[in-house]
Amino acid sequence: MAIINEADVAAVVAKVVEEVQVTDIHTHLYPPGFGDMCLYGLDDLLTYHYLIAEFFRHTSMDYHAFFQLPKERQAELVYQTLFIERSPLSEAQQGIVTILKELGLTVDAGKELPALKEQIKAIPLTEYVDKVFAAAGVKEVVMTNDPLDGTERRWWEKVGNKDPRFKAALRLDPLLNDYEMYFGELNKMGYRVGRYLDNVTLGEIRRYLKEWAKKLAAVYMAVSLPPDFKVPEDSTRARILEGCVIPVCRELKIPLALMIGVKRRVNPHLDLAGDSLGKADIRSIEYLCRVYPENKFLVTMLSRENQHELAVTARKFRNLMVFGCWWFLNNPEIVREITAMRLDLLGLSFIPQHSDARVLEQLIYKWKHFRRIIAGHLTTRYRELLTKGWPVTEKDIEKDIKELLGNNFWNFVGGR
Ligand code: RAT
Ligand code: ZN
Repeated sequence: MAIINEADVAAVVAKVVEEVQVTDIHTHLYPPGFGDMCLYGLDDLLTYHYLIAEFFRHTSMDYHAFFQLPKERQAELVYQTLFIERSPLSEAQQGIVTILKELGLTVDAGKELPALKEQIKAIPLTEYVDKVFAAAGVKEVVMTNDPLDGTERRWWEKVGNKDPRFKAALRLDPLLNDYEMYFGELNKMGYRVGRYLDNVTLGEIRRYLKEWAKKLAAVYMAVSLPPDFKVPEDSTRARILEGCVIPVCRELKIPLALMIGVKRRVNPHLDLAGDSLGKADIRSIEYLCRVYPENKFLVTMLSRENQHELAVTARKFRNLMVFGCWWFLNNPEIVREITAMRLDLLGLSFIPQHSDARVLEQLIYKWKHFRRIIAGHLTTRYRELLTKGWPVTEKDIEKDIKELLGNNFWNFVGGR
């Protein structure tokens, strides 16, 4: 294949980045077969918790009164406040505008919300899901699946997932972060666990993990953790983690995803929008990667202050795969900074982004915005190579981009 000219490199990279079909390794999406759990459309988009937090910056409305309203009314208020009364400049606001544009919806002069909703409703759901995946350039998504949530469990028991684009991940937050509140749920499911972690209980937790990871065909297990997360430690969380989760992941040969740095409910009135972040201690990751070399860890951290040491730690441990610019980091300037640093420190050996989409169409804006950033960084780097006389072909570029946006994940997980 022909070597690219310096003058053409930007266009070639842009084309390849545009065309690559992404594996989105962490979302909160569900397949259309899961009824109400599959969120899509403008009411769900406008009541995304990222936008709810921004809405309350501009209103003195009582929190409780807002959350009592039907979803359609909440969406109208958010739209009025964040899109009509002022220009939608923030990343989450821009996201809505990107979605409208990419779906080809017509925004009339009055920016009427009902007219926009009608255009979406006119498309049958299965067709719409295909359209959104195509517009986002996404091949498959990994969900967040929690069998300890009764509603979700019933879907798995009664229906199961029939859409191969949706892969499962077994989420462990209640088990690891709130065991005392949830062990009764495990009892209901037939696991003979008690409040205290004796050997029978630990064995039953392992049985739960094994059975449900298999039932879901989970590609990894995952947990989000607070900034003060620590291992080793004499705590319920650390004992379940080291005594159950790590050995079962090893046995099933699946990674454990650790999402570290979330401070839950700093303002509980804001519900899901009330979480914040804090800097975590990298030594716990060093410990896990060092003591369990046969386990694999997918890690993302929420604090910007943790990013450099996380990338350096990945240079030390091949069983550590850094992924994504998570939640409050998923803003263009910060993504630009973190991605450049990771490319400098890790070359192509990381997973640069995930969407965290909760509502289907968010796939479109999260990936559209990210593609622009990664294309810019890669163009600069390939241009450098060409300037130095290092030949680069379109095929090389294609291979690299596929590695970043799909193959690194599947190779780390252990193939398909
Ligand atoms: O980004 C988000 O939507 C957060 O609310 C969380 O879901 C976070 O991503 C998580 O998985 O805990
Ligand atoms: Zn998430």
